Amino acid sequence: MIPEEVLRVAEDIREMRVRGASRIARAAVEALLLAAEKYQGSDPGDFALYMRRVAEVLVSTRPTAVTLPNAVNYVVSALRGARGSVEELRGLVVERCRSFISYIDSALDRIAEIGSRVLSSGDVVLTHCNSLAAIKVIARAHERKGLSRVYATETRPRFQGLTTYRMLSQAGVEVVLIPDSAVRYVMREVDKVVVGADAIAANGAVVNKIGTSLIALAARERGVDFYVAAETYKFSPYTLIGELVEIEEREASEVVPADLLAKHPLLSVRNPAFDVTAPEYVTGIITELGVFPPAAAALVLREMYRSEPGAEAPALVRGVEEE
Ligand code: RUB
Repeated sequence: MIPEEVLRVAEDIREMRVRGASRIARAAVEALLLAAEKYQGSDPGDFALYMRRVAEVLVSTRPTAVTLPNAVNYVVSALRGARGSVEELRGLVVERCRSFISYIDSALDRIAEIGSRVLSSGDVVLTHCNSLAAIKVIARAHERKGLSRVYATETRPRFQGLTTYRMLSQAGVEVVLIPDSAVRYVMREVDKVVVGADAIAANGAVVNKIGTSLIALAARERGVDFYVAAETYKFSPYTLIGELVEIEEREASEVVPADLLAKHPLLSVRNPAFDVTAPEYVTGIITELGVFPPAAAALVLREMYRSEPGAEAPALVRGVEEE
């Protein structure tokens, strides 16, 4: 039986009470930790099966953020070929969970440090949605050298821009909230764009909140640098073996309230949650290992993931393993 608390975390991710690729990964790993601690049986084979079931429930919640399968695979792959008592197997899982969680924190801190160097004193920065990695970069740059202001998109239809406003205001940054459709209008005032990512493909394409690719187009038109802040566990090993990143389509009721939808039974609505920005629009990807051109994505993947013949997908983040 999967514990109630674990199912609640899965529901929180599905219903977007927990949002943003790294916070989703953290919540999933914390849920795996809880599940391991709560297991009461004494059969090691049953424990491994139970952990795989918990992993499947967590991974099935949202399809686009590759942090979710990357983090979950990193944890449960500890059980692959492992022998020992339930206590010993539980120990392996707990250790992986703790090392992943501490890796998230140190990766974000390094991204803030490295990313703050690409911004300059007095810059006007534009960001989209609510990305912890992008916010850390902007806040650190403001602390070190002082930014003029940040344009934050409201992010239709879920208004994640308000969270960005709250987080950046707490860091002392002046934030101006704009409708998503005003991006091109304000781009003439913008020095740099910094956004996050849910997944980065082997060809350097960036999957992020819907609207990101339009922002990249508007930035290119004005010659504005477009940076993506992303931990290496956002690079998708699945794209290295030819898979595409699935773009989540959410309910129409997020766009048009349910009562209005009921009044217009013939109205058809689409609500894609993410889009793909082609690598040629990306100036640099700011990772905890350095700033890379998108063309280096496949190299980053090869560096970070160890291929295991016969495995469903390469699963281990080497940097995490070595922490
Ligand atoms: C959030 C979003 C963020 C990325 C990166 O989408 O697109 O830009 O997840 O975030 P949603 P972070 O609100 O649909 O989850 O840098 O925090 O991992």
